Formats: sequence, structure tokens, C-alpha cells
Amino acid sequence: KAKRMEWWKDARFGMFIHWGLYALPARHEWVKSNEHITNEGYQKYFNQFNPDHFQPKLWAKKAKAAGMKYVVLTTKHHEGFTLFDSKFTDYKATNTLAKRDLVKEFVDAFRAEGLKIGFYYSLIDWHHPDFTVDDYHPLKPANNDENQYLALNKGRNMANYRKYLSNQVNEILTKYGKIDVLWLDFSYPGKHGKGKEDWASVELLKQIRKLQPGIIVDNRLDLDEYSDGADFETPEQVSTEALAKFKGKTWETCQTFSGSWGYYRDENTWKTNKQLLSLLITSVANGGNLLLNVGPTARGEFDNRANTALDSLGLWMHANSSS
Ligand code: FUL
Repeated sequence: KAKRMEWWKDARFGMFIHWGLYALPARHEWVKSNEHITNEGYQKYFNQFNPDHFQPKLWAKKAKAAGMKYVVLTTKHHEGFTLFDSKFTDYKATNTLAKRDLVKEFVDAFRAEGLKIGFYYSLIDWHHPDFTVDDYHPLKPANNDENQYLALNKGRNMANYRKYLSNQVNEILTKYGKIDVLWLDFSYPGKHGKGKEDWASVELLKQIRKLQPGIIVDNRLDLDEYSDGADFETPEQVSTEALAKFKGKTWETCQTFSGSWGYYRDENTWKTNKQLLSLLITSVANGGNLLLNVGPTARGEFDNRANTALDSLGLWMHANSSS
């Protein structure tokens, strides 16, 4: 473990990228759940997804200039849409107006800039017909009625979803060469989900380690008691003051520029440059990494606010580095 963590501990600063169909409504990556949107209601975003300004080389250059050493992209977020070409679903970028595997272009561009490659993959899936309607699902009954939960889950079979998830993890770990980080995400078990049993976490982790022996895996598999469960902790949106308590652990704090991870056009409470810098410095000073998130627009661009913030971090890094 110590060996595989070497580059990561040295890296300190990475870019998180949350990009999916939710960039179209542009009001939070949880929009489908927050607004109880059905698959049919959400379909318009799939039909309109056309990232005509997607140039991952520009993203990679920005990340590098900001001093970032690795990147983590949402290959699939909770909405279930995959940016990669998958044999196991039609709900993928290849079938949109983009007509291609966007993960492939992304990987090539960031590798060319010398950044390590990470994939985020959501264990939660609000599109798959076998995924349990749990407390956070878009179809969750408004009154929390248990009989309604039962009725909604009749015919849904998590075993099928488990297979699907394992198949897709297999795809992302075999089709793009060496992958450095896998960032699996399940953070909200709720009352109706079963956590690690739902994802077969122990088997899944074995599969991952076998496919990519050097890969670094986060701690969101619900496997704390499993000795080889996690490589690092993932304190999310923790305040600068609270970061000190992670000292001595292996950790990466993930942070947004504003409140949401997906592109949120009208969200205006953006962190100042000073706040961002202080997050970076405090993380490093306490032995952690900072994974700073960008939510590109539906057309595939970083918006001005993100670019300006990244540029200013880059200026500071440049002024304070020896190379
Ligand atoms: C959370 C997710 O629910 C958010 O949408 C985001 O991806 C964040 C990094 O993890 O648990």
C-alpha cells in the first residue's frame, strides 16, 4: 500500500470534474432527485446533450497550469448516464449528439499533460430499472409511506444492478490503460439501501485490485472494517478549520468553488481566491490532498468563474515554486 500511495502523497493537488447531463438544467448534479424527475422527464437532457465546445486538451492545460498533478472525472454520476461507451447500456454519450466516447478523449488529453488519471464511478444509479428506490431516489414516495416503498421496489432486483455495476467497473478499468485512482461514490445509505451488500463491495474491491494492481481506491465502499478496504479518506466540503483533525491519516478533501459539484449557472456564492488558497495550504500543511472541483457547462467548457479561479491559483503556484 505504501508503495502505491507514493505519487499520490507527493501530488497534493488534483482536479475533480463533475460532468454529465445535469449540466444542461445547470442547477445541481442532484437535480433529478431534488426535483423528483422521472426517467421520462429527464430524457430531454439526454436528447439535447451536444458538447460542441468539448476540448479536453484545454481542461488539461488549465489543470496543469494551476499546479494540479492528477484528475478525477465522473465517468458516471448518480443520474446513471455514462460518458464512456459501454456494452451494458444505451444510456451513454455514444448515443447522444456527442456520438463518441468522451472518456477516451479526456484520458488522452490529461495523460499528454502528464497528469495521473482518476475515475469517479457512482455506485448509486437513478436510471437503472433494478436499482432500489431508496431515501434519495427521484421516485421516493413523497409521504415516506413504507407500503409505497414496497410497491415501488416490487420487481426491482439489485442483483441485476450489482452485475451491471461490476461489468461497467470492468469496462472503465480495462479500456483506457493504466488508471491511477478509482473514486467510487456512495455516501448516503439511508433506510432503504443496504450499502456494501448492495454493491458486493468485498468482491468488487477484489475485482478492482486484480484488474489494476497499482490503483488507489477511496473509502466510499462502506467497507471500513475490511482490512484492505480503502486507501484514503474523503472529507467532503470540510471547512479549513476542521481539516486539522485529519492530520496523521491518509486523506483528500474534495471541495467545490460554489455549493454544487455539477455546473450551476445561477449559484453565486463562489469561494474567493484567498479561501481557495487557504484550503490548499491547510490541506498540505496537515498532510492531505485537495481535490478541487470544476463543473463544466453542457457544451463542454469551464465557465469564466472557474477559469479565473484556476488562473489565479496557477499564478500563486508559479510564484511559489522552484521549477
Ligand atoms: C457526494 C455526491 O452525492 C455529490 O454529488 C458529489 O459527487 C460528491 C463528491 O460526493 O457524495
